[in-house]
Amino acid sequence: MKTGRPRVMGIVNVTADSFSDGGQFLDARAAIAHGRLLAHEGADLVDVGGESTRPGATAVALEEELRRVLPVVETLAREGIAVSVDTMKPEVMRAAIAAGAAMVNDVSGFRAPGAIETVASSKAAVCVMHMKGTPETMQAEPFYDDVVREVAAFLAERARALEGAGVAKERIVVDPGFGFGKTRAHNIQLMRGLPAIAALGYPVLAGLSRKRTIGDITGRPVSERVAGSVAAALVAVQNGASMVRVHDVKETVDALKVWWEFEGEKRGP
Ligand code: 7PM
Repeated sequence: MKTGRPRVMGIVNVTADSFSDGGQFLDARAAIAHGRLLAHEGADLVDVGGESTRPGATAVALEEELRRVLPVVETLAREGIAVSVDTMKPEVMRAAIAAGAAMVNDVSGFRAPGAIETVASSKAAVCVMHMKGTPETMQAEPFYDDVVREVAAFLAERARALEGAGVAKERIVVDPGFGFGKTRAHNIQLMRGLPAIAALGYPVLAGLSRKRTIGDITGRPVSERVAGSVAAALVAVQNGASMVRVHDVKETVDALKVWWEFEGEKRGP
C-alpha cells in the first residue's frame, strides 16, 4: 500500500576496529556523529547495526553487539531521531527497544527463537527481510525455482506469524533482501518482481545501496557506486518500494524529491 512520498532509511554501521578499550567509545562516537549527519541530510530514520548481519560475516557475540549498538541507539533516539536496529538477536531487540528504537530490522525475518515474542510485546515497527541460509553461507550457489514467488511466500508467511503473535499489520514492513543469497540475476528478477511483493499489502523496503550487483552492472568499486545506487533506489520506488535503505542519504533524498515531483504524485497516496 503506497501512501505518500518514499521514505529514506540511512545506514549507520557501528564498527569494532578498536585496538584499545578507548576504541569502543570512539566507535560509538563516530556512529552517533554519522547518524546525526544522515538525519540532517533528510533520512526519515537511521538503521543502526553492529555488523553481525553482513554477508560473509561471522556471528558477533551478544555482549559485543550490545556494547556497540546500545549507546548509539540511545543517544540518537534521545535526540529525536527515529532509529531502527539491525539485529537478529532477541536480546538486542529488547534492549534497543527499551533504549528508544522505533523499528527492528531483522535480516533473518524474526526466525530466532523468541524474536517474534520480543517485538510483539513492544510497540516497535518491524522490517522482515528474506535471506536464503545464513550470512556465512548464503552466497554459495543460491538456487531458486522462482525467486520472486519464493521470496514473496516467505515474507507473507513471516508477516502472518508476526500478526498471529499480535503485531499489527500497520507495524510490518517487508524486504526482499537484495544480495542475501541472491545472484545478480536473482536481484534483477526481484527488482522486476517488486510489484508482486508490494501486492502482499505491506510497505516494501529495498536495500541495494553500494551492493555487488551495482558493482557488477557499473564495473565500479564500492567507493564509486553512488550514482548506480541512486538509480537503483529510483527504480525500486518506481516498482513499488515505500522505503529505501541507503548509505548516501543526501544524494538519494534529492533524487527522490525530483522523482516525486515529476512522477510520484501521479499515483498519489
Ligand atoms: C556487506 C555487504 C556489508 C552487505 C553490508 C551489507 C540490508 C539490511 C544489510 C537490506 C535490510 C548493507 C548490507 N542489507 N537490512 N542489512 N535490507 N532490511 O549493504 O537490504 O548494509 S547489510
